[in-house]
Amino acid sequence: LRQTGATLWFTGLSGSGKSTLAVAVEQVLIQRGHAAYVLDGDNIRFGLNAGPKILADTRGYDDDRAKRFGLGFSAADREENIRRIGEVAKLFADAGLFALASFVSPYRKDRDAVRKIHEQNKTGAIPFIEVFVDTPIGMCEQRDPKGLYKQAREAVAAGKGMGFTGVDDPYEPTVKPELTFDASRQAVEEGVAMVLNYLVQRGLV
Ligand code: GGZ
Repeated sequence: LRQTGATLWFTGLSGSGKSTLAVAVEQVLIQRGHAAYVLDGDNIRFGLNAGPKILADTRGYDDDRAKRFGLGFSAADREENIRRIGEVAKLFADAGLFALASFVSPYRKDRDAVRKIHEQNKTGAIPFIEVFVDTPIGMCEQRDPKGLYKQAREAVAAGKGMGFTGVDDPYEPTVKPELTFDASRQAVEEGVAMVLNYLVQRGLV
């Protein structure tokens, strides 16, 4: 097994195409004989960072325990979600894998903190590569695979709001991400080629 791993951090709005791109990159890396693994909401928010409702429904946690351990979408919970995922990705990368993390991760300071723990890793810096999936909200909202934008717009119209990223909660772009991808202008294969070329340039594959 090659021993230098890396974290590829895909960030952007819900429905921007982060996970699609991450999974496509994962497949190509695996085809080339590299160990790679996608971390996303489907395997993290239902497991390590399961929300209170999931912990109550599926594990029988009482209310108090579920609230203590489960993570929702408040700013504090998102911060903790990203912090834990950042630590996990760092461990994967330190073990020699490509960790492909695909999370909205809307707050710049939280992504920067993950970058920092990679750079300041005790046994040597671990590459951290931020891929900003900069698909315009119009297209994300048009896709709306889970109907969440619609729900969020309705909640805002009803004067309640639900703190949905891009609707009534901010997305803070990184000033200089290593890579940027826009699903409204680029095909997934172009995104994969862009990421692969970058990894080759960095001598990581
Ligand atoms: C943003 C939300 C919210 C709110 C539920 N804001 O399209 P999806 O469904 O699969 O992607 C979104 C996912 C975001 O989870 P993350 O762990 O990536 O978020 S963060 O990095 O901010 O911690 C969306 C769904 O969960 N979702 N409520 N309020 N996205």
